[in-house]
Formats: sequence, C-alpha cells, structure tokens
Amino acid sequence: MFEQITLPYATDALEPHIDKLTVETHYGKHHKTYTATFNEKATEAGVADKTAEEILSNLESIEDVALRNAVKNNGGGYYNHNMYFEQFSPSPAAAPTGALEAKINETFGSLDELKAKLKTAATTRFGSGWAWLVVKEDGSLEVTSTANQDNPYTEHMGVPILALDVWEHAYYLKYMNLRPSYIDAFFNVLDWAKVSAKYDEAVK
Ligand code: MN3
Repeated sequence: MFEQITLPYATDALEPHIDKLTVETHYGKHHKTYTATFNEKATEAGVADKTAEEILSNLESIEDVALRNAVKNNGGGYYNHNMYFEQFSPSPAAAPTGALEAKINETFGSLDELKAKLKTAATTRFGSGWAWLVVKEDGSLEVTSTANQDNPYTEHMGVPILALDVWEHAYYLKYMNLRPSYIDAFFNVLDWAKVSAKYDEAVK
C-alpha cells in the first residue's frame, strides 16, 4: 500500500511563499488522487509488492500499454509529490552543508549558479512537468526536467534529490501566470538540509 507522506508542517506554514489553499488542494486533492489511483493500477498490474522506485524504473515489465501508462502517470504523481512536500520547511536551511555543498561548488561553481540552472530548467519546461536535481549513476550531479509526471526513474536519469513541480496547480492560485515568481518562492521554503540528506543517501 503506497501512502502519501504526512505533511511535516501545517498547511499554512509555508505562507506567504506557498499559500494554504494551494497546499490544501495540491496535497489534499491532486496528490491524494494520484496515490489512490497508483494503488489501484499497481495492484491491477501485479506490481504492488515492489517499491515505487522499482516500479517506475521497470515500467516496460508491464505489457499492457494503457495500464503501463496509468502506472507511470499515477506512480509518478504519487512519488514526485511525496518528494516535493517532504523537502519544505517553514524554517529551512538556506544552503546545503557537508558533501553536497562541496559537490555543488565543484559541479556548478556555487549554489546561486545551481539555483539559476534549476530556474531555467523549470521556466523553460513547456506545459506541465518537473525540474530536478539528480545524482547520476557515475555520482555526478545534473539539473534536468521531465514532462507530465515523468521523473528521473521513469526516464533512467539517476536518483532525484530535489523536485520542483511546475504544473500550474502548484502555483496558479497565488502566482497565476508568473511561474518564475513561484520558483523564487519555492527556494524560500526549500530545506537544503533535507536535500543534503537525500544526496548522502543517494551516494552512500
Ligand atoms: Mn503537482
């Protein structure tokens, strides 16, 4: 049984950066529905005993194309939003520490450069999708983006450690058409301590 994370903060705790109604709708409606449908479709496909990472990395094992796509879309919707909502804090660490800090400086030059690359990936993703910071198989870091609810597992890109949702449902109630303003706000509540922990887990 795949379950939504319990939000580690109140629905209004990310105000004014991410508003209460958006959190309530995004987590309480969109994410909830993806999770319920993923459970249904994973069961139908006979893969519900596997981890979400395993399922999303091995979609080709599901022969029926319509069912495979339903597992991909809803499994991505389940998994991506668990990552998304888990990484925020009302009192976030403003920068990574330890191994991730060193790796970011080595790869991108600075945290500001990485954030600029993520913002570009997120603003230039046409339509609905996600921008990601990924640890590739060789241990290197990469900024990338995917369409719809696809993610680095479904696209065989590596292990995601930061998930930036750019579907309109993530920002439209507060920011309307201003996706770049939402992206700036995203970084105000992103807890780099949590991203650092994901990195340590990915490279251990
Ligand atoms: Mn979303």
